[in-house]
Order: sequence, then C-alpha cells, then structure tokens
Amino acid sequence: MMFERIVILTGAGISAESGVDTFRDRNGLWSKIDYRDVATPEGFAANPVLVHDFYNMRRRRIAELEPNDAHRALARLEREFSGEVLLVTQNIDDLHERAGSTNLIHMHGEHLSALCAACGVRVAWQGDMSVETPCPSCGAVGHMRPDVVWFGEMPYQMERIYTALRAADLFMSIGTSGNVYPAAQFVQEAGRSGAHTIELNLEPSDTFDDFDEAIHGPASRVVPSYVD
Ligand code: BJW
Repeated sequence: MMFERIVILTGAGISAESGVDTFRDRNGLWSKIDYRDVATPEGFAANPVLVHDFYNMRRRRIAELEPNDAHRALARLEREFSGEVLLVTQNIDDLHERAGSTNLIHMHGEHLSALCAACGVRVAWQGDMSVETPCPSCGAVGHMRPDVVWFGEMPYQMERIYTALRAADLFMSIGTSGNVYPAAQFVQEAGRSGAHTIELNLEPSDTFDDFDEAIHGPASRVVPSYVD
C-alpha cells in the first residue's frame, strides 16, 4: 500500500524497553500509587508535596534512560518518508526527540516543562520542583506544577491532532492500552475518514477491535520490522 499522510500515536509501551514505567501493566505505576492522588488537579491541590515527589522521581529516572530501536525507527521514518509523518505521543518523556523525531506533539505534556498555575506560563524545566519554587515569570510562589495533562484536563493541541487524523491515510497506534480518552478514540476518527489503521502493541489493547490490522510483540522488534 502507498501512503502519503501518516499519523502515529504512541504510549508508554514504546518506552518500556528503555526502562520507563508503564501505567496499567501488572507492575505499572498505577499498581503502586493511586492515580487520583498524583494525576488529577484535585490530588495536586490536596497534597502537592506528594505530586512533586512523584514527578521529580520520574524526571530523574528518565534522564538516565536512552531511546530504543522503536523510537529510532520512527525517527528514521520521518526522515526518509516522502510524505508527511505526524507523531502524537501520550508520553511525557523526551525519548522520541532524543531519537531524532521533530514533527511531534506531546498531547499529555512533557516532563522537561513546568507550568505556572498563577500566570499560565510554560517554561523549560530540568531539576526538581517543590511547593517553594517561584514562578520564573510572575514570581508567584506555590503555583509551579509539572506541565502534564491530568485526568479532567484538556490534552494539548487537539485541533491540530484531529485535523491530521481526518487527513491521514495511515494511522498507527503503538504501545498504548487504549484506556484513556480522547487518545483511545483516535483510531475511530482516522478510520471514519478512510485511513488504514494498525495497532502495534505487546498484546491486544482495549481498542483492538477497532483496527484493520494488528501486530503484537515488543515495540523494539515490531516497530522497526513494520516501518523499514
Ligand atoms: C508494550 C510494551 C512493549 C508494554 N512493547 N507494547 C470518555 C470520553 C472522553 C473522555 C473520557 C471518557 N471517559 C472518561 C474520560 C476522561 C478521562 C479518561 O479517559 N478516563 C479513563 C480512565 C476512562 N480522560 C481525560 O480526563 C483526558 N481529558 C479529557 O478527556 O478532556 C476532555 C476532552 C474530551 C473530548 C476531546 C478532548 C478532550 C485527560 C487524560 C490525561 C491522562 N493523563 C496521564 C498522565 C500524564 C502525565 C504523566 O505521565 O504522569 O497520561 S494518565 C496515563 O495514561 C498517561 C498516559 O499518557 C495515559 C495512557 O496510558 P498508556 O500510554 O496507554 O499506558 P498503559 O500503561 O495504559 O498501556 C501501556 C501499553 O503498552 C499496554 O497495552 C502494554 O501491553 C503495552 N506494552 N510493554 C509494546 N515492550
């Protein structure tokens, strides 16, 4: 099949073989900590220290990790493909960028970015954050938070994503359980507009039935083999 416009959705599974924790696997993050405590605005309001600790720990861990063959295969695809490739990741890690992808949307935010809840500014962020961290823009104290999208919040760049999904002729979903909306609906949106849809995941996801085709196995094997 010849394709011209590809949209790729990635989730935690693509980074699992690099050492990043997934969320809903047996030993995933949500088996160790209640998502309501660390991934909702209400959790942050109730216990910001816990939430900062959770993200500081993950920010430090991700800095030690490297992209794997699946990240590299997608960067290669973007570089060598004659049409358009848009990569939409739910991941907050920067492993796609470090592998070389450039046309990339972090729909659930980024671990290397901070958001000031007082003035709305988003700033690049490297080190730990705490309730005492002042906002570098407005100076307010106690309002800095990780620039990530929690449950109940609107993911980033939805208009651009839906426009690309409607124009796509191939939609690939890689390493995501299909549990979280609106990302879980992207396959239907792309399929309705005529795209061929394929799932590449360790196991059938919750939205497996919505795809035209599926290849199951570890991302570092199935992604390079499909893309190259
Ligand atoms: C491998 C592998 C290997 C392992 N190789 N594969 C109905 C409609 C619309 C919304 C809702 C709805 N019902 C409920 C909602 C609201 C809610 C929601 O979805 N709740 C569900 C629990 C039901 N959604 C929201 O609140 C979202 N906002 C929203 O909907 O706004 C309104 C809106 C409406 C309509 C249009 C637009 C907007 C916001 C969701 C925010 C999610 N935030 C988190 C945290 C981000 C920051 C952080 O990282 O801490 O995002 S939660 C977490 O889940 C994180 C992930 O990005 C996200 C998805 O997880 P992912 O990536 O799929 O990971 P896992 O662990 O679930 O799956 C890993 C997969 O990989 C597994 O299948 C493995 O098998 C596989 N795997 N190893 C290949 N080696």
